Amino acid sequence: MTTQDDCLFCKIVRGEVPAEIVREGERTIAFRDINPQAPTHVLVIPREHYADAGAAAETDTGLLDAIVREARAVAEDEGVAESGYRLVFNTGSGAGQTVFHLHGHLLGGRGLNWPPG
Ligand code: D5M
Repeated sequence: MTTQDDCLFCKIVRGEVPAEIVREGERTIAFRDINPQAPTHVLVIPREHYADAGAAAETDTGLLDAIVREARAVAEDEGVAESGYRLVFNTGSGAGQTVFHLHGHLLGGRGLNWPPG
């Protein structure tokens, strides 16, 4: 499995940085975003290191399936599945990505506007 010593989210996977983990899967973990933008704001990440969704898609499409399934499960656990939720993959710094370890933002619990800005 690929991990990076200096990657913040790899450190969360290894338990070296604390996080409020809400769900753990075989290939993924989900934890609350430190700077929540909605009542439910959970990050779903792979245990393995990929810089972004595109990098994972090139080699490991099953991983993206696992992330989407886990996000749905978290949405159900959090009670936001029925009212609607958003799953966002910021990809590249121009799109607002700041942590270069693939993560899906699961946002819910309030009305979400479109376009997102
Ligand atoms: O999203 C990166 C997200 O990661 C951003 O919303 C803050 C969050 N973040 C950063 N550090 C932590 C820790 N330590 N715990 C939980 N959440 C964290 P991006 O799409 O890359 O901008």
